Order: sequence, then structure tokens, then C-alpha cells
Amino acid sequence: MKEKPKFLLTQIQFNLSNLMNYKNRFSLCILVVFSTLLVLPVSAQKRKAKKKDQPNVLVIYTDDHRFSGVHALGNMQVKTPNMDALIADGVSFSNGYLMGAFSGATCVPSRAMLLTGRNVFELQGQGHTIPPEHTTIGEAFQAQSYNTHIVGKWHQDNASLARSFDSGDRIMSRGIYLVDHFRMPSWDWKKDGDYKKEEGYLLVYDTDGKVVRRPVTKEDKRGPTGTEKNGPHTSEIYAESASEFIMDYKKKDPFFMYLAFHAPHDPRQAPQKYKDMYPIEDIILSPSYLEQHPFDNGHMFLRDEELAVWPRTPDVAKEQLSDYYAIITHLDDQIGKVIASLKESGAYENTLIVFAGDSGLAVGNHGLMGKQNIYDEDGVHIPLVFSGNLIKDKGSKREAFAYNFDIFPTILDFIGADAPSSVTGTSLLPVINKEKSIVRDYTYHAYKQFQRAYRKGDYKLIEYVRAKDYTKKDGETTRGSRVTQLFNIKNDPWEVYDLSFFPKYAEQVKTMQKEMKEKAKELGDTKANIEGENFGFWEFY
Ligand SMILES: [Ca+2]
Repeated sequence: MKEKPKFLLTQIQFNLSNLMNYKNRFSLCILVVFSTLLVLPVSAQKRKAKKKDQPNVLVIYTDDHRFSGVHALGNMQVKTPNMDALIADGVSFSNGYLMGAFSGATCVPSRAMLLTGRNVFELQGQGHTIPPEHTTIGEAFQAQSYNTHIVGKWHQDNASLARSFDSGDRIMSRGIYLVDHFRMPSWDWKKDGDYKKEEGYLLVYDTDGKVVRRPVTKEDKRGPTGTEKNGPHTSEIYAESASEFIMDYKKKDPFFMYLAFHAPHDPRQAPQKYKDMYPIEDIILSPSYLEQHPFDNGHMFLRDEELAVWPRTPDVAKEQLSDYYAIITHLDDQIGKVIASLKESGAYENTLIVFAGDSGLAVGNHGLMGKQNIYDEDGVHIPLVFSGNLIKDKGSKREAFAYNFDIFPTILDFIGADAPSSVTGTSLLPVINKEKSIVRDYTYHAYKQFQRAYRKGDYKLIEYVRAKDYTKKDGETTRGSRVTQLFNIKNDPWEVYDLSFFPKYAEQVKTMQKEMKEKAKELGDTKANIEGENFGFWEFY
């Protein structure tokens, strides 16, 4: 513990000051030694023993990677042998969820929740800034004498980045974004967190095919225009950096590494070799595929949705899904390299690996492309896996409802440490260890002022409202539709058959509507709790 040396010093100083009157230097010496012996050796030994046994922790966070975007989870066409191996070597959660978002960039709150262990209503605003009173996962591991390291995407403020990690490499998103996996600016780690736009650099191939860095210039227009001929893909850059860190790691203290990939986020680019694995004509669309969403869900037009034309004909949707699978398989290969480094360095034996995605993604489901909704696969259902040598019940699945903000308390619990008081998520360790079957009996989901969902048992109620909205471009407008949907997720995981209008389910809908309102109150789902929000769902319901 970092706090302990301070305590020791204070004790010794206190003893010394009490002894100032002693003339006999020998007695003073004996007493100092005695008091030091009393306090020091026991705790020092304990610290040492604890450090030696503590496992390393590697958190792999993928971007816009839906649950069914892992072959072993959704049994779809996508090939993910390395992720499947993590699942075979661990415990995976079949009902892992993102709670929701108040921003179209759902990456932001998703990461804020992961990093603070707090739910979407407990973040500062939409989660762009993590205030000092919300202890981050990095800080919590630092307090346990871990060396904390980050590679890849950081979507929050510089101050929380600097205080969360001891080191880092290839930091993404510090001011320039070229919308291109082959031309993604990186920043070197800066302890002071003072990242400057002009310090961002690109990794490119020189004429000999060697990777070299060059500054980003005004000529570097937004893409996607890069290919594997220009330079390495973000997934390759981050995996290589993480592997180097693992191979070179010599410190006695364990490491906590946060490896945040940007794939499979759009633009869905991958080297041609991976694209060739998924011929468009062979792609099988999901059961929920539609040419167009049947009603205005409140946020139909934004960058994610504009990635494909309307209507999303089968050919359009297949092309998108082919690209999505290609970038996932490419990512899978890179994850495989990181795991290989763990094995080669000998660290695998004592490393807990957490693998999770930050949101779902529609890619043609229900006529949608993005993640700005709260359907399962299209918006909130995520891969969530705890894996590695230290997990005993290998290849097993858990049905318990889990959120991404449970990861933080779970891994602290795993290493035998208490979660900081600012964490409100729940440890899933008792579920992993089969001491409990659930930690909560429902999930709640929110997307802006337009959509709310409540999942209990096999059923999921989704409510949509027509609500006011404000954008800089359009000013104040009214969007959305008043729609109720009820799905049986167990029988219908793709949410194809809306049961809400069948008389048989009238009571079920009524009960769930009532309960959802109660849960909204308990969770504090009001615009007052989301700093900067002008409109709240419940005022339009
Ligand atoms: Ca994302």
C-alpha cells in the first residue's frame, strides 16, 4: 500500500520527538530500533509477500464490438479463434451490458463507466471528464502497488489519464482524429498529461518497409483513405506496443495494463487478406436485418447511420457486415499476438485477462448501422470475459446480468482488495466462483431523452418517446416516436418479434412499465443528474 510508508515515518518521527529529552543516546537508539522493528518488518514482509503473489491484470477493451461479434459467443460467421481461446480458458458472461449513453459517442460514457466503476447517472456529465473524487481503476491498482500502464484509446480528460497510469504508449485521441485506422495519430506518454496536438505523430512505412514516425501535417486530410501499404493498422500498433511492454517487463511489482483498441470501430478497414475472408455474397444477414428502421427512434441521422445509404438493401448491409467481420478477425489476430507474448514471457500463468467490448453495434440490424439505440446486439450487449490460467471453471458461461462498470470492483475483488468508496458497481467474483448465481435481478438502459429499456427475466421492455431535442445545426426540434416494444430475449435474442401488442402480454407490459418507472427513480434517471442535458425522457413519457 502506498499509504503505509507515510504512516511508518509519522510513527518514527513521533517516537523521536518524544525522545528529544533523553540524554542517553544509547537508549534513544534502542528505542528507535525497537519502535521501527515493531512497525516496519511485519508490514514490510506482508507487502512483499502480497506483491509476489498478486497477479498481473490485463484489461482488453474493444470498440463498438457487439456480443455476437465474437464467434464463440454469438456463433455467427465471424472468425475469432484467439477470442474463442480466451473464452475456452475462462468464464464468459452471456448477459453483459452497457447501461446506456447520453451522447451519440457512446464510447465516452462506456469508458467512463469502466474506468470509474460507476453507472451512467453517476458520471460527471456524459463522462468526458473524470473528476478527482471518482477514483479511477488505474489509481485503485496504483494503491495496491501495481505498475499501471495504458496503450491505445483514451477518450477522457488529460488529468484523469495522467493520474491513472505510471506509464503508457501510443496514446490515441489527444486532439487529432483522421478517421483512418491506417493513419491514426499517436502520442507518447506524458507524465504531466499536457498533451499537445502538434506532438501527435503517424507511423508509416518507409521505402524499405520499415515502420518510422512522422509528424501529422496539414496535408493529412481526414480519411478513410489509408491502406496497409501506408502504415500499420491501429490494432497492430497497439498490440505490438502491449507485447513489447509484456516482454520487457522486469519489475517485481505486478502490472495492470489497460489495452484499449480502436477496432472494430468504423471506418471498418482491414488489410485485404482479411477482407478476402468474407466475400460479400457469402454473408448471412442477422435475423433482425431490415432495410429501414420501422419508426423514428429519436436519433436516426448522425455519423454512424450515415455510413451506409438508405434503404439498407441486403447488398448494402452485407457489405457493411463483411467489413465488420474483416476488421474483427484482424483484431483477433492482434489480440492473439498479445496473448502469445504473455505465454512466451511466462506471465500468462499469473495474469488475469479481462476482455470486453464498449457497446453493441447494429451493422444492418433493424435497419440501423450505429450503436445509438438500446436494442441488445445493436446497442448494449457486450462481450465480457474473465480469462487466463487463474480462472478455474474454464469454458463456462454465466447468465447473471452484468454491466461494464462491474469489471472494476470484480478485478479488485479478484486480487483481494476492496473497491474505493466511489465505486458503485458490483463484484462479479461470487458469480465467477459459483457462490452466487446473480448479483442483480434486472438491467436498465437509457439512450438520450428518447429511449429507455428494462430487462427482467427473459423479457425486455423498450419505450420510445417523441421528445424535444436541440442541436447546433438544427436548433430546437422534436424527434422520435411514442412506441412500446416487448421482446423475449431468451427466445428472440435479435429482438425480431415485438410481443407488446398481443393481448396475452398486456399485463406483462403494464407490470414492466410500472417497475421501470420505479427503477428510474432509484437510479436517479433525471436530466438534473446528467450535467448539461436540456431534456429528460420522463418529461415526455
Ligand atoms: Ca465505442
